[in-house]
Parts: sequence; structure tokens; C-alpha cells
Amino acid sequence: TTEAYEAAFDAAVAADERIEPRDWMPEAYRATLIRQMAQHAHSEIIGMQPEANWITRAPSLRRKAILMAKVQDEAGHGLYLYSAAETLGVSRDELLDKLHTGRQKYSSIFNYPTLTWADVGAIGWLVDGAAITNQVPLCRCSYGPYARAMVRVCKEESFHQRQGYELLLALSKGTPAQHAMAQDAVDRWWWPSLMMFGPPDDASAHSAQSMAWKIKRHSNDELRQRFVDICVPQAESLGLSLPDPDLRWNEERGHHDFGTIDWSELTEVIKGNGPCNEQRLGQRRRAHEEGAWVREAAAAHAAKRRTAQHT
Ligand code: FAQ
Repeated sequence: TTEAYEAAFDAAVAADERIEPRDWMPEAYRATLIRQMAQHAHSEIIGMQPEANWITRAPSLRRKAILMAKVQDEAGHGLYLYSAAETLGVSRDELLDKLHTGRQKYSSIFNYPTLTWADVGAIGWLVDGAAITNQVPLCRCSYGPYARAMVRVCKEESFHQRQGYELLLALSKGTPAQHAMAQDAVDRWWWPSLMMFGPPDDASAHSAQSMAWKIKRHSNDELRQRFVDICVPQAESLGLSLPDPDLRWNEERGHHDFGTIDWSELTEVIKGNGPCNEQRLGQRRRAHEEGAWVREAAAAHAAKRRTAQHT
């Protein structure tokens, strides 16, 4: 009976066991996972664009090779996550269609422009840093395929984060103009990076249920605080400042206090009104249309091989 299935599901979650694709699960659990995993996959794919902008303008062959590898990793994460989402009974085509028609989201952060080379460093340090802070706990997510996908993704993101840090360090210790460029990038990416963690807990529609299901292990505000605490000493060693006059250590809390986030900005960006929303989605749709012949050729080839095997 459904009650028995439900009891088994609840017991598995309570015991920190993994839910696997063939296990019974509440429809709302399935729907929440599809929503979050699809949004995550879309973010990886759209997230290739801001940095890919700089591949042709990287300042050296070494930097270019590193950046190409990083952007390829992001494509890999996206495909990996689409495959994990497919175990829930949706197809990749369906998810891509929802992205292209604006019915599924991707992370707000990728709607900001990459104006200078230093932005590549700021994305690695701050955006990948925020992504890791959010994703390490997802390695313990109750849904097996998502949790396992996160292990490899986090290892690669850690490398990306160090790459960004090292790039910013080189600029920060370079000429005064390079230092200023690094500082300007950090000034522009800091607040949007804090917004990546989602709305504050009291405005987070899904947190309570997702934490009860052990999809999320920490609240949005907890992870945001963890990220701020990690970044402060790193900014110091970089010789760069964080653009928040209210940022200071709070002895009593054992955490850094920080300034108020402009939540209206996050709302606007999520609604489609960020600086680059139109450009990002437009480029994604174009890439999909221009790739139609590859999908057709691959399908024709697969069909031909199937008939060849059967004769
Ligand atoms: N942007 O109730 P909550 C990367 C939406 S890292 C856009 O708190 P939830 C790596 C949310 O979907 C970035 N939308 O939602 C990389 C919901 O809307 P809905 C991707 C946002 O799910 C680095 C509504 O607001 N990482 O790509 C955002 O419990 C460098 C209410 O929010 C992940 O996706 C936002 N920032 O918590 C690639 C991690 N925040 O669906 C390239 C997995 C919230 O009801 C270069 N996801 N919303 O219409 C998560 O951990 C969660 O989904 C949260 C949101 C924490 C993002």
C-alpha cells in the first residue's frame, strides 16, 4: 500500500540511507529534485558563457589552456547532472525545452557581464567558491544519483576555485593597473555571489521541506554565512578588499557580520531583468538550433548501426 511505501521512504530518509531511482518516492520529492537538479544543470551550461567570452582574449597560452579546460569541465557537469535528472523519469529534451522557453531557471549569477580579464579570476574565486560551499553538503543529499554526481563535480570546482584565486593573486601583485582591475572585478562580483545562495531563510519557499527530505542539509543563510567567513581571510591574503563597510568579525557569534543584501536585485535578475538575461538565453537557444544537425546525424548513425547489427 501507499502508506507502507511512504513509511519505508520516511525510514530510509531518517536513517540517512540513499533513495535510489527505482525506490518509491513521494511525487513532490521527485518534483523538487527535478526542479533543483535541472536548475543546477542549466546553470552549468549557461555558466559556460561568461567565461567562454574570454577564451580568445586570454593573456597567455597557459591561461588560455586552463580556461578552455575549465569551461569544458562545466559542460561535463551539466551533462552529468542532466543524466542524473533523467533517472527521475524526465528526458533531457524536455528539460532543455523548459530552459529555452523560460519555464525552468538557472542561477542568477550568470546574468552578469564579464567586463575584464580579472572577471575570470573573480568568477573562479567567488562564484566557484560559492558553488562549492553550496555543493559539498549536496554530496550527502538523500537522492543517490545527485549525491554521487556532486562528489566529482566538487573536486573539479575546487580546482576551478584555486585557479581563480591564483589568477587574482597574480593580478593583485602585478602593476597598479592590474591590481585595480582585480579589485574592480571583486567589487562587482561580491554581492551577486552572496545572492547565489538564494533568498533569506524566512523568504525561502522550499527550504523547510527540502531540509526535512535531506535534499538540502543547511539553510541558505547558513551557507551564505559560511562563505563570507571563508572569503574574508582569503581576500586579505589576496591583498584585495571586499566591498562591504559593515563587514566585521563578531566575537560573540563567532562569525563575520555583513551588510544588507539588496534582495530586490536578486528578484529582478531571477525574473529575467538582469544585465545579461536576454543575451544568455538567446545565445543558448541559438547554440541549440545550430546543433540540430549534430543531433540528427548522431541519431541517424545510431539507427544505421542498429539495423546493421540486426541483419
Ligand atoms: N538564482 O526556496 P528557495 C554553478 C529560486 S553553481 C536563480 O530558497 P531552493 C557552478 C529557486 O529556484 C550555480 N533562482 O529554493 C559554476 C526558487 O524558485 P522556483 C548552480 C534562484 O531550491 C561555477 C525560488 O528562488 N548551483 O553553476 C536562486 O530551496 C562557475 C525560491 O528559493 C545550484 O543550482 C538563484 N541564485 O534553494 C558554473 C545548486 N536562488 O524553483 C560555471 C543547487 C533561489 O520555486 C561557472 N541548488 N532561486 O521557481 C540549490 O542548492 C538550491 O536550489 C538553491 C535555492 C540554494 C539555489
